[in-house]
Amino acid sequence: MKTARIIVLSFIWTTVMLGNSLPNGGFEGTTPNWFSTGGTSTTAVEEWSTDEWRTGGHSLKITKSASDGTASWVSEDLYRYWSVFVGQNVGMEVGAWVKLDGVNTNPANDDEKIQLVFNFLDENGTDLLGAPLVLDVPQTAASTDWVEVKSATPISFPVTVAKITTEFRFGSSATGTAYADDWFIRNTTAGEWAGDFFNPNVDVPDGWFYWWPDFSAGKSGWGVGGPPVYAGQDVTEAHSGDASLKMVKDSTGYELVVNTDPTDFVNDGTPLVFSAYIKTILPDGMADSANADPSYAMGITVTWHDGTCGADGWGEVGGSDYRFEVAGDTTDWTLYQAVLTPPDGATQFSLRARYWHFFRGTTYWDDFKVMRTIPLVVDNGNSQNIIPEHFQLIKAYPNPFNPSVTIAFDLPRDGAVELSIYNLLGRKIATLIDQNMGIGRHRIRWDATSNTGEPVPTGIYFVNITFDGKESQIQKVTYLK
Ligand SMILES: [Ca+2]
Ligand SMILES: [Ca+2]
Repeated sequence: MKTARIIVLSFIWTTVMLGNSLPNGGFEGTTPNWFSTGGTSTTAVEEWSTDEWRTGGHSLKITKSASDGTASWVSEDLYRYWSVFVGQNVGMEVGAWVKLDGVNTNPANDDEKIQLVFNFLDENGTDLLGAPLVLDVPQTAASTDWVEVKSATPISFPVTVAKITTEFRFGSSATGTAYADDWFIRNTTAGEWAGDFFNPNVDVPDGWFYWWPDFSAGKSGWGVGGPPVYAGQDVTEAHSGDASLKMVKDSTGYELVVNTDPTDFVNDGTPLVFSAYIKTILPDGMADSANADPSYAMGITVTWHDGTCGADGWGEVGGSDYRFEVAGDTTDWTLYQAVLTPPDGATQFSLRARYWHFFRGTTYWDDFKVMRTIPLVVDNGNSQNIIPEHFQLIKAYPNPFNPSVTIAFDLPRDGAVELSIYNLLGRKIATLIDQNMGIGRHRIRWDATSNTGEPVPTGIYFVNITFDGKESQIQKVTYLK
């Protein structure tokens, strides 16, 4: 006879949602993160353009036909988060790539020029050069392919640079069309690092940035003969709204990551549910590889921050990787999610959509959500204190149900439990439990919402429970109006 163990109450977490704490999870927007339009011209048009680009499908475009004032794209601090790590007295050069289409040539003065402007600021906002660094875009020809425009001589600072802002501008009398892309900052001192810009490739909207080594370096010749790599807003595919995140990689040389800004949240120790809808177009066999080998995976990484993100760095207090079970090489929009528990001291998180090194293919991501969960007290129902003999899913009740159904199950020993709800198409729409649980009988209530907090349509659903990754049982439940 087995030894009875009395478990009066056990706490499990259910995904009763307390709202989405992630800004712009839908990847919407018509300006790139940290850039906005400026200038005095009333006829100039500044666009976040998909007409021309060096990277990621977007550049900043200015079109101006009249001498009626200035036109510009202006950035906030692009040097955020990393500057504390950047050595003082490190030589650096800065610039961006510009393409011209029918601009005025041989400008006689600044009013007729197209220029890049950089401001180097300390923590108090004081200009460390005493004046902005202004770089003239060559206007010897009216139309050019992409040309690199950069500072003529290296610059360095005896103090830490806290912020760098930039501007791409047409003087009041400059005319024509110009595009700018791929801002860069590079060291000119061997063995030192000058830092990096965030969202220098202007391909992702508010709330997001991404990183790829060749991109932020603004390397010459990018895209010529190189492997396809692309991360940017896409408006041809969307799970909702007008836009999604498109990621493309055909290289195994690097990971590809697209990050959110660090975002505040209330940390009471309860897990957070991170989710996104993803559509995949992958090489044959990639999903199997991703599911079998961590270095081939697709998923998310969540970095936990202590709230000091800024000019002093990330303030990182931990990180959590989650590799998704990829649903197939070619799939329609599919919900993916991860339940992750924040460490003590975390007051912010940042999320990154991630291709590990060997993952290749095209994916679209939309409707990123981060939900707080609240604890639900569940009694183990084991009033006889009898150890269940078998792993068993008990008959759900009521069934049919509205508004909620109680699902119970027996565990004959401690072990890993995943309890998920699937719709008739076989798509997982909610994970109610994904954790180790103790021996005994457990109950959980499902309130007919998905893990993104949305009410599900009435109809037939399947409760699937897997114990220790080996035994599974399934049960049909019907949600009635
Ligand atoms: Ca969207
Ligand atoms: Ca770009």
